[in-house]
Amino acid sequence: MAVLGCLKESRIRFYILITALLYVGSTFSQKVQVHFHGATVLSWKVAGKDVLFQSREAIYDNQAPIRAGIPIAFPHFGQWEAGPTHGFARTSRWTLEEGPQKDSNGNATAVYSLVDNEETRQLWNHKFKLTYALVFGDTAFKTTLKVKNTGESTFNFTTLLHNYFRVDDIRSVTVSGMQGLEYIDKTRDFQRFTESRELLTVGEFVDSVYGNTPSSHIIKGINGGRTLHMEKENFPDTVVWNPWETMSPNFPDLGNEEYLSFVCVEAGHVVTPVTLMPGEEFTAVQTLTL
Ligand code: TA6
Repeated sequence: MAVLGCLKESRIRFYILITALLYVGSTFSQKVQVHFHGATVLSWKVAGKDVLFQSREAIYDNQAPIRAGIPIAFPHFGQWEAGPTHGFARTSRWTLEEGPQKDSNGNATAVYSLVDNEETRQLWNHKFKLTYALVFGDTAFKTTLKVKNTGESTFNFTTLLHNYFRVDDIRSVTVSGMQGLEYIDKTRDFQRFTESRELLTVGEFVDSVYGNTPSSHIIKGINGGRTLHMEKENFPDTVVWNPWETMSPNFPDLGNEEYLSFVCVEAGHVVTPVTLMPGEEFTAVQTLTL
């Protein structure tokens, strides 16, 4: 409990370090860092090895989006006329509503929230509440994102979990589940194509938006020669991104060689916007399992 005590103390600082007290013998098996800026899960270590990627050049100024872990895109995925790319959720300061604590199954849990404010309404004049619940089991990590329309008018949005997975070497990564699906290729003028490969590999700049993807993907080549199962509910789309050496120089907060060490496989509701009437709530879930 001492650990939780000092966690409470550090809560007022910038991020929360959740050390899941999942004893295997007498060792800690998991470590998690979540930043208040964007409720960005920065790091998720299992057996001492991070599943998530943090750029060495990432900016932690509570202004810019953090190029690490799992930034949240909301209320708009991609370029946005009315505001910043991928929306304002990843550059807003979230509130820790519950936790960190342990649930009855011994999982470490925490709940973050974001409600509309002066700044968000200037970009997007709607009243909303986002709730982001995190549950860390032994080798699994579940996130539940809820969007509630707390206003008087209907609104539309797109959203996505922009997962940065740490990999041993991008050239040996494979991702399952896209064969036969249509995708928008942002590297080829947003043209539409049909995926022919059973397993995706990455050997060049890739930026593809797949629609109506299956509820799970298997990602091989995760840090430490591991395989990650990514399951999703009510996130019908999947985006795959790696800037390769081609586009890496365009990102000042990314080292030129770092493209070799991560793959973005992102769970989203981006191809078709979600419409929420006043009082309605949207829920989507992602579960990552090693
Ligand atoms: O999700 C893929 C993508 O939309 C790419 O187009 C690329 O821009 C990437 O996100 C990173 O975006 P960011 O705004 O974080 O630089």
